Amino acid sequence: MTEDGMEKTYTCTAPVNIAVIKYWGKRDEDLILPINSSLSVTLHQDQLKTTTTVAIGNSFQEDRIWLNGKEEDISHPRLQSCLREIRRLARKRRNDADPGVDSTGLTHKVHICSINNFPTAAGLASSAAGFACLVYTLAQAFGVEGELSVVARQGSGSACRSMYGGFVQWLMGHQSDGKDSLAQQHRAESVVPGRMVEMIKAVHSKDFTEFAELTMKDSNQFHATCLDTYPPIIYLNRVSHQVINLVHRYNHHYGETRVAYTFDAGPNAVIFTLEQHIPDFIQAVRHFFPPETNGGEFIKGLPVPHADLSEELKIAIGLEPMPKGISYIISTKPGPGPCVVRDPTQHLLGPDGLPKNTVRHHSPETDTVAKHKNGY
Ligand code: 2P0
Repeated sequence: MTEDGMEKTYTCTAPVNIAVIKYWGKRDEDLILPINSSLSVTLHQDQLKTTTTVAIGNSFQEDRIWLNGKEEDISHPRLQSCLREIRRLARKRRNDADPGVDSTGLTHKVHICSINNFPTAAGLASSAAGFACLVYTLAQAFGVEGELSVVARQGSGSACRSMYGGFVQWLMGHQSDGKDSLAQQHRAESVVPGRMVEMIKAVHSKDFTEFAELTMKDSNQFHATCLDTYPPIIYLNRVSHQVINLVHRYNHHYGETRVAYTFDAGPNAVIFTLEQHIPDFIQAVRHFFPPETNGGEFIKGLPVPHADLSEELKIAIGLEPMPKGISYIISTKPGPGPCVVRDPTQHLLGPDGLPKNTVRHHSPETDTVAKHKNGY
């Protein structure tokens, strides 16, 4: 809060999630209701996160939003859905609790400023972290509690899963108003069909082999579905296919499934493995995708100890090396859901309600509040 108490400022962070049973296809485009349930792993915010500041001020003329340094169009329908829902819940809460409660903040406009600490590269789920963070921060600002994944879902489907940490399930629900289409931190009793049942069993019994195989099969099926649409949607490139080959040959060499890949709506691979296999697998990646010698760091995020690669493994994999095929690897681990940032120096908006360090003016050529994974 600023000194005159007229403005309230809140900052929160939210994580990226990677689906291992993927969401693809909607039964309702406006409410964003999926045709199947999905399951994801929330990644740690030390490596990948969105930070959002929301200020509510009686001097603001209109709602405004700045994304990654540029002012964007607040009238985007998905942003409007989230704002409308949070304001509706805030009004309902105040009316329910005490009709006399001061609700002046509800008539005030908001300024929103949001940044990612990771590149908005294809398949890195920036819309999931972005909308989860937006909804979580708006909820703080408007004093809204309760099941917020239903609101985040209306920004971007996968965003509802970023409202929790660890393994998260998005239940497709059956109601036409979408009230039962929500995320929950993993629960065994939910009844879901097919591969999801097997995945839930694998997660509960900590069966990495089963988890890894189901993850790869679901990724392959998702990309097969994309290829089987007309015209086809092609997300994977030559490097993606080489990574798939590398993983299968690596696992085959060791006679067990140590590593799994999954790909979202883009060519970037997300690799799951157990901690003890990280140095060896990374070394294999480095050997078959030799990095640029003068480029930046090849491994970002959590440090990875060095390992020596055996000649047997190199021969068993036997792929033609692809120099610079991979620019870098972000090493991370599962992590918690959204967090409130208490330190006021971390607010992205200053006491005047404008971004502290970013471009303040709207530039039409960057008017890309995208409805896909690569944008907000
Ligand atoms: C997921 N993806 O479960 C899947 C896997 C991509 C691959 O969420 O709700 O279709 O329209 O913002 O853009 C794709 O995201 O979702 C997605 P909406 P969109 O993570």
